[in-house]
Amino acid sequence: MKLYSMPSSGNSYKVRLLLALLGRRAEIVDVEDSSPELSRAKVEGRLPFGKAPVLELDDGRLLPESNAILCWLGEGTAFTPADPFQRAEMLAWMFWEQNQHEGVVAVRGALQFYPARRHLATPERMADLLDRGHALLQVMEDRLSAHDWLVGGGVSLADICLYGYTHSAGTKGGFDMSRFPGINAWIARIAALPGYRLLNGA
Ligand SMILES: N[C@@H](CCC(=O)N[C@@H](CS)C(=O)NCC(=O)O)C(=O)O
Repeated sequence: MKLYSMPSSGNSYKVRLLLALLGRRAEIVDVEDSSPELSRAKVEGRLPFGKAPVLELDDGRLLPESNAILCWLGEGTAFTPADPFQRAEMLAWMFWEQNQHEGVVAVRGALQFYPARRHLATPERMADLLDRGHALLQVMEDRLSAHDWLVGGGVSLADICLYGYTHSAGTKGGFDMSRFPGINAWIARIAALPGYRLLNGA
């Protein structure tokens, strides 16, 4: 397997993290934002939707979308609940991550992190993202203040998915994580899983 992966991106990190937790190997092709490697991968048709991550299977099939890749890699493992309703709940968190959480929590971090986007980080936009991000993080807090994991009684793909950008919501996004003790305990729980890797690979 080959993973086209953006080193600085939470969407790519989720996949790298799941591979590490599963003890599975993949050749990592770094395609950093605005890099010649990213342009080459696009030109060569390796990124079907024009974005990273993309998993290239040994038979050449290409799978885009971080959460679809998590589902593929997590199939038949302890990260995918056997119970159909819990599996659907897991997917509900993963869809929510893409259609609500990522567009606010990740975007606020990205606007400050990537030099090419800093001109978009107007005070009004940053204040709006801050308020909306705190409200979204509260949704996670409501669950995690009473439960160890987002779904059922064990770690699932939903946790790996949401960890991708939540773990750096304070440091990169500037969110006030002292409001969210349940999330902070969950972050520590994930970091203690066997095989855990940081975003930088350490
Ligand atoms: N919904 C996609 C989002 C992927 C995405 O937005 N990737 C960004 C990095 S986080 C990217 O490849 N940007 C490069 C570009 O747009 O040129 C997923 O979850 O995989």
